[in-house]
Amino acid sequence: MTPGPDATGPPTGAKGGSGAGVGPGAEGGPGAEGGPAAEGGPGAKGGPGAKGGPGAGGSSEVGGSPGVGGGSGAGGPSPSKVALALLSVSIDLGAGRRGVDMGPSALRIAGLVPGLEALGYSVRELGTVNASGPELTPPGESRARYLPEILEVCSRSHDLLVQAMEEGLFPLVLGGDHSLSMGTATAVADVHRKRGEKIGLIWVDAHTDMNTPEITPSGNIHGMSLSVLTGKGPRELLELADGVPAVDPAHVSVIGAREVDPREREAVRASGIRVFTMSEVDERGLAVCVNEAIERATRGTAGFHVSFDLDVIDPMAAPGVGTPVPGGINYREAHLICEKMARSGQLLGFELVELNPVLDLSNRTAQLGVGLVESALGKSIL
Ligand SMILES: [Mn+2]
Repeated sequence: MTPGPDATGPPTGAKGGSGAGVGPGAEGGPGAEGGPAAEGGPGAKGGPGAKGGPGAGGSSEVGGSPGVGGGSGAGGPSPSKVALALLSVSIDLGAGRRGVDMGPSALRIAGLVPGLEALGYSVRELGTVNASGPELTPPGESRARYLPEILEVCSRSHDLLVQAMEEGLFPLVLGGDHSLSMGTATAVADVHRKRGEKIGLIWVDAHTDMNTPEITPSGNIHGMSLSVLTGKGPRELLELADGVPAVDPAHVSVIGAREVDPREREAVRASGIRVFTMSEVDERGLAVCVNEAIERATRGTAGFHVSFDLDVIDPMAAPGVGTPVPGGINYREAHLICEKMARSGQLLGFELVELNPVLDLSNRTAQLGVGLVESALGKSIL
């Protein structure tokens, strides 16, 4: 991979703010550039009405998020409250082509850690969970390729994250193919299950990842991870979680899906998860869909985990992804999703997956990824 020329700076030219006002809830509404008086004051708790007044930027969606993140006292990362536990999961065995195992390195080269520290976070490195290389590993069962190796990587990731969360750290995970979420999202779920709490899950992805070995066209496990998390898949993978399903489908949404395999469609319909397809996003607007996903993820839960697959973004803006699909969300929409996650004040964990530096252009997608992580952790324009 090629390090970008400005490895230290966040790639988001549009986001001038630094340092101040980093906590969730402290920022202006989407499109707030025009309305300086409209947002909440410093430290505003993100309650309904605290931000984005009428006239800010002229977007009809600005008023958004009623009820979302309304000061219920729930967590969400904030530099004043928590340190981050940063875990790299260097795996591409779940994908159909090589390269996403280098994603975590590319994000670091693009300035991830300095960016987080500039936001005021302290970062504890949990290190890298490495998978074996596919050239030296037989794929095994063709309908669930590399299952034993993936299971092991997920199990190690799970245990590292559980320990970090029990120490009060906020889990931030860099991937790696999307199979890793079977270890990471289950870790978040298990920590809360032990406290008698449920979690929500928001899966931002061009795909629904709801295949099983019975219906998969490829045998690639990264297309099965959401199915496993919601209770259907190989027994060994289901057992990564302390309970099945790891996450109740009633609290799960996918945002941005536009490529679903034929038999996977039936699985999605039968599952009870909510899928905001790209056409629904086009029709109704992204902000409305994200609000509904957050509402679903937070009703009766301790908060929610976000699994952000960079392939949700249009390949024009994010060429360096494992499985590019035309027709994705744009650069600003990707930031809007992350900004809204931060403002909800209920984020329990965040991961960025499927970055493929081999297909990237001058580490551009990694730089975008760093900006998205910063937005999800509270960086705002003003
Ligand atoms: Mn995915």
